Amino acid sequence: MAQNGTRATGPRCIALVGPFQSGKTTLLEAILARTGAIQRQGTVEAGNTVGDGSKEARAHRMSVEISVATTTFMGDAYTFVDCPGSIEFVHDMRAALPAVDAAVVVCELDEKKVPQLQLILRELEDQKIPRFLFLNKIDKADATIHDVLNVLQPASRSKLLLRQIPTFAGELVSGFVDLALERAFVYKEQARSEVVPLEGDALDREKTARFSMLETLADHDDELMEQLLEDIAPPRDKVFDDLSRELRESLVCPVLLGAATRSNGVLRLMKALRHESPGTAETAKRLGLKGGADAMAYVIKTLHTAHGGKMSIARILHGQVGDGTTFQTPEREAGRTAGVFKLMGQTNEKRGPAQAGETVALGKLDHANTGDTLSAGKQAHAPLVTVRPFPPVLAVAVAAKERKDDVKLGQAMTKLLEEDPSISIVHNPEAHEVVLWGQGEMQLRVATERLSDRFGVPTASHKPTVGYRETIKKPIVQRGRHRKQSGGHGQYGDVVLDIKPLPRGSGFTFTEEIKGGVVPRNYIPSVEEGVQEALKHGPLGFPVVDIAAKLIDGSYHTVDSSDMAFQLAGRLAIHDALPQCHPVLLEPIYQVEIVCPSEATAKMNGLMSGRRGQILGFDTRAGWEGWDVVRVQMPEAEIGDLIVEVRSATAGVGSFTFKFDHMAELTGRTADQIVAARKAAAA
Ligand SMILES: Nc1nc2c(ncn2[C@@H]2O[C@H](COP(=O)(O)OP(=O)(O)OP(=O)(O)O)[C@@H](O)[C@H]2O)c(=O)[nH]1
Ligand SMILES: [Mg+2]
Repeated sequence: MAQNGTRATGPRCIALVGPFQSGKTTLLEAILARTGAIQRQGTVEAGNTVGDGSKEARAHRMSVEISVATTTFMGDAYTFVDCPGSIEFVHDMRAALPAVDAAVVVCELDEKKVPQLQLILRELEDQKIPRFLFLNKIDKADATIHDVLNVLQPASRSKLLLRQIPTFAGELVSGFVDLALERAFVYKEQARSEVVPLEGDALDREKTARFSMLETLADHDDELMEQLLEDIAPPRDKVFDDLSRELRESLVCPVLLGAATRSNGVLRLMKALRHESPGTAETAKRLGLKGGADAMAYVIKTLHTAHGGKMSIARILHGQVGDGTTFQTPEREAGRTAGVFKLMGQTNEKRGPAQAGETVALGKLDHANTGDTLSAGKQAHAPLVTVRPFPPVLAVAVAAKERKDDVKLGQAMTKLLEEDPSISIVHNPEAHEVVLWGQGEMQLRVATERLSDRFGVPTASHKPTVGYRETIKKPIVQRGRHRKQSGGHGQYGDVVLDIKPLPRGSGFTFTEEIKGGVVPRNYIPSVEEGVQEALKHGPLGFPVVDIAAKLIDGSYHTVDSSDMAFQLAGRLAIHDALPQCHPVLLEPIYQVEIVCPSEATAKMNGLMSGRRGQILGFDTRAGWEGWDVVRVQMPEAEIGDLIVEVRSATAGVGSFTFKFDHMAELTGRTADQIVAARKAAAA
């Protein structure tokens, strides 16, 4: 069938995105099977799909990173990037999107998943990526299938355009009418749909649905609008041209139907991609690529493979890349390409040089990272895009199970972070902890699984230590005398300290007012050292802050005094003083900003009272219709797994950011428990 004459040619790169578990990996499998890249369509249940081939994805039966596979359809190469649907792995999707020509948003007709769909569409809208909706699982459809646009439209800022309507055998969807082609098809399981006559009820419904499709197109085409008003049937080519142009300009978002498990609607989707999705040239333009003579590529993801070493999955945007092509990023040399590989999920196959438009894995680019813009010329291209990971929301402290692996753990973590830049590491020297920060429980669990399975370092993990402190409420003047006479050379240091509480946030000050040299100048720094040492562990077991110590008196001995003796004297004074100064626990309080759909805002109240949170205010979220911002203050200890509850109250889409605000006194039972736990841990 001749469609429009303006279709893009050459290799394409298409993202499969969509809410959690909507069927993206299954759709990839169906596409690969229908286009002959694989012999049999595997299933996620059987664990034999091309996508989700990693041990972690198989174990959890969900996508935990992108899977990339290339196939050919009617003479063109198509690389699909199957993205995880879980919000915790969304960075993989966000980093891949700049490289794709278009996205297929796989979704279900489920109101509960509309907020997630909205988040994903947002990302595509912001990055101006042309997108189709593929309404999957229509084998399970019920009467609501008539309501497609009503249910899904709120998720999209651009107008949804129904391209197909279902036809029925009894209650079940048995086929569809393509509104652009004006043809009816009956689905065949794992086979090409069969054309059937368009007649009766289906024909009536087709007329109405086609008219509303054309009306939507006419919003952006005055000539078409006139034709509709004058009741002139627009030429078929014009309709296809409009469909294509309005998709490419992100003016509309066409909706196709199908069932990935049965491979229904898959060829129609491929044809829509073939005829309507833009190609590399338009993608390069979208990214603002200024092509010279030299090759350029964008790194979708870097991987550390068990056998092939480091690999960079990259879209070639300009020129040709082969063995030996040397790249640089705007910041550094990226390395020299050793091998160009075709990807098929977890497997890869060495191939010849790659041309503009192709998506391949490039071997051994040691200093290339996810999201890098690679240029082969002398002059590096400015970054095409910068995709910053979302701030982390959950932390876990990890340590190598065996001491001997400590160094290896550091190297493994570097690789882990290169693969997933939405994970970060914070060292807590005070608690001797390495803390992994990330986007959620599953992501961090998968991270530790990777450390052990992929990088060979088994780890144990635990909750990170909260940064408690303690301070004093009462002043005191305290003498500390260290004296030892054990034959020969003795030790002698004697100090008097004036100790006072300071206002919150002041830290520690040390001053002196020594008259008449009762403590010689040269020993005073040692006294301060001793004091500081003692303040590392106060009577409650935590570092002591907001305290002033003034050295006001003391004595020395010409022979027996030493730096060490004065250090010990300072330490002793603090040690003896603090328990008498009404020590009190301080806990870190954070300012937390929760964002959530407005219907979940009320639930945040309840959530806060259970977590010692204090609501400071509500606001609408700027630029996000139907969303709110809730500002709260909350103890660090309670933020620990806050994300789990925020997500469960918001169908997975709520999130938050936080920053340290102040230290607050904590007394009563909670404080007693914290102190007891600390004592037990130290014992
Ligand atoms: N009935 C029906 N089930 C489907 C269809 N497509 C996928 N599924 C099922 O939906 C579940 C999720 O499928 P996946 O392909 O893993 O979904 P996904 O979108 O890749 O999931 P994530 O990547 O984890 O977000 C599996 O149990 C599939 O068998 C379909 O067309 N019809
Ligand atoms: Mg998947």
